[in-house]
Amino acid sequence: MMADDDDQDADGDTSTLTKTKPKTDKPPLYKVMLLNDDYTPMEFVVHVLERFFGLSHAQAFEIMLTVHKKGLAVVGVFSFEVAETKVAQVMDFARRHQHPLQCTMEKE
Ligand code: TYC
Repeated sequence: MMADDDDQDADGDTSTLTKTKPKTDKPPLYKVMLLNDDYTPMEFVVHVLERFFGLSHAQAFEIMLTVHKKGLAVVGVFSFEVAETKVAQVMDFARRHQHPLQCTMEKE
């Protein structure tokens, strides 16, 4: 007699059935990162971090320095929609001020 709890169909084939994902799974989170470059002024980056990420001047300065020294830093972790909005706001603000600052997002 065939075991009943083994995800097998009538042919005994285990490869064709798909497990459904429980709807209670937490939505994924996304890291928003700032990348270093040689041209964007430090004060501009600090301003961006205060304005779009709600950081204090001291926190913003610290993260800006981390990006400057290490090449990049995570500036926050958000839902997909919020992360996408932050990236778009930063990229648009940098472009309007003609700075090459890059902001990206990545699934956590
Ligand atoms: N490296 C830049 C400079 O020396 C400063 C900078 C910091 C630029 C962080 C981008 O994401 C950045 N002016």
